[in-house]
Amino acid sequence: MTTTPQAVRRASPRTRRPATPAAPDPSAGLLPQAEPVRLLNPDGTALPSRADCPEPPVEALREMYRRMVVGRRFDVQATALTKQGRLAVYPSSRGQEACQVGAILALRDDDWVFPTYRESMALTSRGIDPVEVLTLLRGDWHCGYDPAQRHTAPQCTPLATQCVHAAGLAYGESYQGRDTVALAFIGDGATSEGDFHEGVNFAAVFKAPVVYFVQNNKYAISVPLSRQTAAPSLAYKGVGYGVPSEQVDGNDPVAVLAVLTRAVAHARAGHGPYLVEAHTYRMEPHTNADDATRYRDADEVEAWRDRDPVARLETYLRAKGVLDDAAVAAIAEEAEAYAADLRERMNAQPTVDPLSLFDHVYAEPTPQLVEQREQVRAELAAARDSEGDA
Ligand SMILES: Cc1ncc(C[n+]2csc(CCOP(=O)(O)OP(=O)(O)O)c2C)c(N)n1
Ligand SMILES: [Mg+2]
Repeated sequence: MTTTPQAVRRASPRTRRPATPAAPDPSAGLLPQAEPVRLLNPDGTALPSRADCPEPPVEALREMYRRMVVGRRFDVQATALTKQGRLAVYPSSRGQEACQVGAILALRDDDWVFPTYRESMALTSRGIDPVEVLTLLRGDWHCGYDPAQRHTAPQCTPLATQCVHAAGLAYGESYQGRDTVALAFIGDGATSEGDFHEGVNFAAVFKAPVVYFVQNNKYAISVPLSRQTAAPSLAYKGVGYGVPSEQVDGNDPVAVLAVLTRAVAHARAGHGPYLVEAHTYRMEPHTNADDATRYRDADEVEAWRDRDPVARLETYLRAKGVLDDAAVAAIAEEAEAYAADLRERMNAQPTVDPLSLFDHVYAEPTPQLVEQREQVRAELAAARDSEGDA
């Protein structure tokens, strides 16, 4: 009997060769969810809870609110200090409070933080004296605090360099049997830098316990995200290196803390690095020296005002019955006192000696540095003389 093709087709349920099992998806568990994780609506009302992202304890959220309010007041004060000539420059993180504070609350005190120039609020939220935090930004040669004691690296201005530092430190810690985690902050624009890719790759290959925390605030100075990357989201950059990644609504404090807590636990458990992209927005110009009206519309900024992270958390905690008028007023008062103390101490600080800039570059200064130092010294002396004549 000849078998027609039709007969084969009819008989196929019994005669077909067993199907090859589907190859496991190598990206399973690495790709971020298509939508950023969100636990609160922009108006502060709660969304249904999620098994994959448990809500942090209410006490942690109350503390987060307190630190965000104090942090915002600090930020306003620092901006004012630039106008009074007490600070050379200040990059504001207004609008990014949930990210700044959430990152710190997700860590233990002995974990390491690798900040950029944008993270002054995160560092004050970590309990570092604000005068120390602002030391670099007033033009001194050192970062003000002791990095080893505070487990906090100096704020990095060269973009993305902190990504390799964090990988190295975290690898060293795990090599020595400690369960320390390092969290490296990074901006959207800086994920285009080579050091970001090298850091993430190294951390992945050597399973270094690092959380790479991308604050996507939509701009790299005047360059919008659309001119920075063609990636569907910055979190997708992790998958190429084998790093599990997640997106989160960076103006939803509850979601930020929940996602970062999960990321830190992953790294601490020895599973290697984790990448979190927080979608947020820089409400202020890049620094006090920038004019943001030259490259973005007021309407765009206004739209983000409705997603204010501080108001969002306040509404949520009030509805939960764990924050009332008296508590809000007490925290506002604490924030005022914090700012007043900062203002007073920054006014009393001596000015920085520009020549100290040359003191610690090399143990033996190079001939070029000696020459440059002499040039600066002569210029300062000439300026002093002409002031004296006036
Ligand atoms: C290696 C390097 N290149 C360029 C700069 C100049 N620069 C300073 S901040 C900045 C934008 C960075 O944007 P982003 O990473 O999004 O961080 P954000 O300032 O928005 O927090 C640039 C290009 C620098 N500091 N370092
Ligand atoms: Mg940015």
